[in-house]
Amino acid sequence: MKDSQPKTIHLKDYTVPPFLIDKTELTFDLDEATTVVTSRLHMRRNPECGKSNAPLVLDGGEDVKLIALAMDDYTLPEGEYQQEDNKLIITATADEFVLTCETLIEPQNNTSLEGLYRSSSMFCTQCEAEGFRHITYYLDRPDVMSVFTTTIIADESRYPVMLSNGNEVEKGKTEEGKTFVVWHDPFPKPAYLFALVAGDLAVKNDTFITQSQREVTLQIFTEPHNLDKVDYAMEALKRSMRWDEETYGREYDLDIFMIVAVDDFNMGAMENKGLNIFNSSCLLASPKTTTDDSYLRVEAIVAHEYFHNWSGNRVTCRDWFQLSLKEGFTVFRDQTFSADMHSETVKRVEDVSFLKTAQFAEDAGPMSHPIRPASFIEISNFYTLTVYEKGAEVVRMVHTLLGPEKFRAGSDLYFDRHDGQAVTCDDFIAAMQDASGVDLTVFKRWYSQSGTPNVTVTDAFDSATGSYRLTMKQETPVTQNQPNPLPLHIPVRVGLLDASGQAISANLHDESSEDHVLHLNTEEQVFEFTGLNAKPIPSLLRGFSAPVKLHYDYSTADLLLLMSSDTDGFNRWSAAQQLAVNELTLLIEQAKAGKELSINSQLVKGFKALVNDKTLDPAMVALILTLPSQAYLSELANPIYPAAIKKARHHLKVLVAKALADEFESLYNTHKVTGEYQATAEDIAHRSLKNLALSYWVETDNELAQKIVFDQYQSADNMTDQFSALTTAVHSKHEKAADMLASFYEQWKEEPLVVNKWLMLSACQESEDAVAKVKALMEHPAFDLKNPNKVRSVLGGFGQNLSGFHHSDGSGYRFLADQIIVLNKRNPQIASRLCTPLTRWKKMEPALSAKMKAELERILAEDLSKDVFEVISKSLA
Ligand code: B3K
Ligand code: ZN
Repeated sequence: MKDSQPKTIHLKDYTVPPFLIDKTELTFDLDEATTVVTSRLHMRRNPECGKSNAPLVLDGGEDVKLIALAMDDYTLPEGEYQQEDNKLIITATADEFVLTCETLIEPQNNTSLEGLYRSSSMFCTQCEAEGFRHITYYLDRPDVMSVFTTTIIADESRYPVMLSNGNEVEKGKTEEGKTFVVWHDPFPKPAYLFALVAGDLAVKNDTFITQSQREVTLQIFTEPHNLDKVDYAMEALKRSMRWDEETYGREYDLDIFMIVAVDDFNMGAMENKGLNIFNSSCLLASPKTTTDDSYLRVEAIVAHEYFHNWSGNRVTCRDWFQLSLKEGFTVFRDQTFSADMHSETVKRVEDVSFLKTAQFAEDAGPMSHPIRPASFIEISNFYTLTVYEKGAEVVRMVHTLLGPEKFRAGSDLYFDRHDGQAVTCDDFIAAMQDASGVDLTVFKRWYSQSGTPNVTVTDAFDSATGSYRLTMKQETPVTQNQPNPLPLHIPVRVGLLDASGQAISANLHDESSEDHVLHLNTEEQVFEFTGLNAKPIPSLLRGFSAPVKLHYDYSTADLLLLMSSDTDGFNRWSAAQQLAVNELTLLIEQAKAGKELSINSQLVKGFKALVNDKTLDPAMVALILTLPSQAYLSELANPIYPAAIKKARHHLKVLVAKALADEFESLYNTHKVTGEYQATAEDIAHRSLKNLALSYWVETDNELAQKIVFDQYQSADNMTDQFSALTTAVHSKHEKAADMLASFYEQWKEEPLVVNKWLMLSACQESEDAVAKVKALMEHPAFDLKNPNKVRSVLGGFGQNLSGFHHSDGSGYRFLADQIIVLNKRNPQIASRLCTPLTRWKKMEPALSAKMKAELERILAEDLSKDVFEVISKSLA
């Protein structure tokens, strides 16, 4: 541990910046070893800051070396400024001046991938949240918005493409014979949206005509060998641009929109103004190398980054506590876009399933925080599922409470009122409230309270009056940071079914409908439906109308009925999950007690009816037939017994497989897709059901099924079918699994994105010696510790490997801790993310919990980055 502990920053301490930067002129003399950055900052005192003599404090980094500093024409000697804690402090300044600053940075040695760094043979940048300070001294905070002009100087033979934000305005030769290019971005922006790219890149060009008939040039840049994999992203971009015009009335503003793919990137992509930078795994796609899931991911991320042009760039965040203002809203926008492009229910099930597995776990863990955190040590740690996914749920609830028209009026008002400003979550809610007249006072608590609320529902039917009363109680978990949570405003969408599964039109507050939104906004409320003949079966929280844990004592018969008949497709899935969870819970208990596993499964009955329901979208059938994941079962369990979960889930899977063997064989044959590969909703749906059916069928030890797994692996003409067969072979311990894995690597070793999938699957492979195997994998030529995608594949995959990671001797935990310690120095953001599985130690069965804790303590004893320190210290608190 460091001698001085890193500082906590609090939202309540926010003050406006004492200085503003109207114009930022940057010159980069690019060189791998030492790049010279010269900045000319046109600064003035901020009239909104009360202090007329506040010193100028600029943010920098350990990796930025100051060469020269001048204020207007006066060169500041060393005594007239101070350098402390990576800050540059100038005490005496005029009210308005130009600060010129020359700094040196070393892109080649930048392993944190923040600021300016090298990826393959290119230069690229990543500045959100606080990366710009690793390029030069600056007021690196999102409420300082400036107009940027950027000059890039480089050797054109090696860097023929030189890009920055906005429009290219000039190009020429320097006296030394190098090339310079000047870019100007007319839209004021915070430094986190700055970008620079230089490299020998190939480009795909296209155009888009906006709704006001302006032609926008679209360009996607990649290394030349990847140019054949950008067509899908380009089409997705055009769909996104059209959708944002049609759905939000938002048009693109510059004349050019560029995307660049880079191999080394800490996250998915970045919405820099006019110059998005993408992790190549989120941009490149081709049928032979990309699975359906990855196609959908490419489309969603292209859309997400594009949508940020309004929700994030034109209207940005005042401070980083407001991150969900742009991220929650933009995730909601991309989710709705994907739903519109494909199937709304399928998309909803996928998003909710992810939220309930991963965000609920985060919200119950030591890093739990509200979507607008009140404090942080390192902001990079708060690019979380809570800020993003729960943040999107909060915006979705606003949409539910207002209805689509008023929500659109609210978003129009928000964009118009705040265009060009850096604002807060309160400003967003105020616009929604002002435009709609809907009171969101209680609702706003979602921004400041953490934890997943529990909603418990009981009911009573009065046959004399025909009244059906639903009593709802809400409770938000009490935590150390949240001793007195208040009731939230929770929209609960509800429908009622009769005993035959027909929808009932019931009266609530004199309104008759088959579907009502109940406003639960106090601790306990009763909702009375009238005009009923018999006790109905409630379909609660339809479409997952709020991110809560709902508790209602459904009988197995109720769940089977909802599963087969609910008009809300989402709740058909939800009922099946509940039924499966009930059965798995029994099996887990048996496994924990060392008993033989045995169950009279009713789920099987429900599944049998389902596979014969020809009215359902095959993608929905596949989702309903998918058993709750080990990760979701772990989220529900307390304490977690990993081995029991694994055993129970496997038992139920085999049981279902055997009971429905004929059905799975027939599903496999019926849902084969013929013709050329297409990533359409329809084809994806058929492939998902076909491949799921095969993964069950093979569990029956049927020889034909085993042969089909191998044949499909060998003859598939697309990665979805090939990789799915391989995954099934690995997980079902197919006799040829090892050969298939080896041949897959041989076939694809020149395609890094496919190799990453191979690394991940290899790291997930369950076996007694999984730790040794994963160690060997890190020595494999395909592995590279410098590349975040490879680290995520191997160590992320290993985190899901129950027999490896949770090995009873603690070797899995020790191995991961060793890697975190190594990466802590190289790339703190990646290291910090890898800590997540260890932070769940309090929920583990006692023997494992102690071993995990010991590893956390071992990490804490190291000299840690702020990133890792925050996660580990909070986990141990
Ligand atoms: N805004 C970026 C995330 C930046 C993460 C910085 N550690 C990508 C996105 O959400 O669109
Ligand atoms: Zn985003």
